[in-house]
Amino acid sequence: MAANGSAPPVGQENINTDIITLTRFLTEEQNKVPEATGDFTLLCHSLQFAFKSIAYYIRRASLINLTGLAGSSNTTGDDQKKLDVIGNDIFISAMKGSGKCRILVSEEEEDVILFNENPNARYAVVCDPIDGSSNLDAGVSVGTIFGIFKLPDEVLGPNKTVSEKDLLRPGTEMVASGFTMYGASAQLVITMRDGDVNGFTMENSLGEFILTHPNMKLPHERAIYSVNEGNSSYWEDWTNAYFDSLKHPEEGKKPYSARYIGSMVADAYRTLLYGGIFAYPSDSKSVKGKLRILYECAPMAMLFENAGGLAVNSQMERLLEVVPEHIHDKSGVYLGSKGEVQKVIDMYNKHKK
Ligand code: AHM
Ligand code: MG
Repeated sequence: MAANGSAPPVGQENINTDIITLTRFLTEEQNKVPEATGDFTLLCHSLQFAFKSIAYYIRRASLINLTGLAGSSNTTGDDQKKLDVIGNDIFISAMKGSGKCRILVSEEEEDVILFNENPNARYAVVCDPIDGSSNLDAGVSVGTIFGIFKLPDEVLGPNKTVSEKDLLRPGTEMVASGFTMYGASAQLVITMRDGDVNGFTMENSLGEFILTHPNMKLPHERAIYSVNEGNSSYWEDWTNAYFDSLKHPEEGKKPYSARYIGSMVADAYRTLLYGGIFAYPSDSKSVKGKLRILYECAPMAMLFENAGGLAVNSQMERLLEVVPEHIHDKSGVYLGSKGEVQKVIDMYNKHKK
């Protein structure tokens, strides 16, 4: 902008020559930790390549016959889309190629994937390669969700074994988590344990994720709710009472706006930016909820807490402390602005106590 507020004439735009790319950001973060080996940075570089590849194929899906079903189903019986299969294969190859991932959990794979060729690799990665894939063919935003754990020294080495039970740990033990949303542009949001939440936007010409949303913070309150209300006849009474209270507030207050995309990543990204509440409650049809603890709920919970929000399950327990019983275990989820999640907790306590 020129001093008088108008944009500079074409050819005289100010060029930012000091852009923070994800690669630079990761290097700068590594430099802050003197004992760092660089392994985490290399793992993240491989993750970054997986996100770029998935973004590329999603952009071209309608052009190169990648829409529609693959003719198979995944661990939880969902029909797999062609892009589910491709996204999963891209992710597995990237993690294998990184040399830093020992064990991988993917929503699309019933069992853990072990990379025995890298016995000293100290990271475990959990992921949903393409979340919200029922939306894919309509061009609606979908995303990749990931969490990273560091394995204990005792399981490292050529004669040691790593198994599913090494991953049945609470989200508090993750060293990092995040997601990439494939929408109008690809947006990558990442956080380290107890760190800030930073958002990057894919610049397609440069082929780089650029830091565009440093230190993201959720507003304390916002009158937006996001839930599949079609399930309300299966909800518990307190859940219906809570959502009713948003739609029918006391005299003089405005009701909440409803926003539901049906892709957790897209609904969560909007909630991170604007505030409000995103929920997928457990109900009489899905008593353990729909969303998976390890690679959907926990990574999102870490992002939301680090951005100043809260995340709880349907029993109002802190989601980050929930230990999954198996790698595809599910949970009810409420996450969003601190003030909004507190209203859920208050309603639960009022009905249950
Ligand atoms: P998926 O992992 O099979 O794509 O399912 C998870 C998705 C979430 O992205 C979204 O929040 C939810 O399922 C939507 O479910 P529904 O269609 O029941 O509203
Ligand atoms: Mg999913």
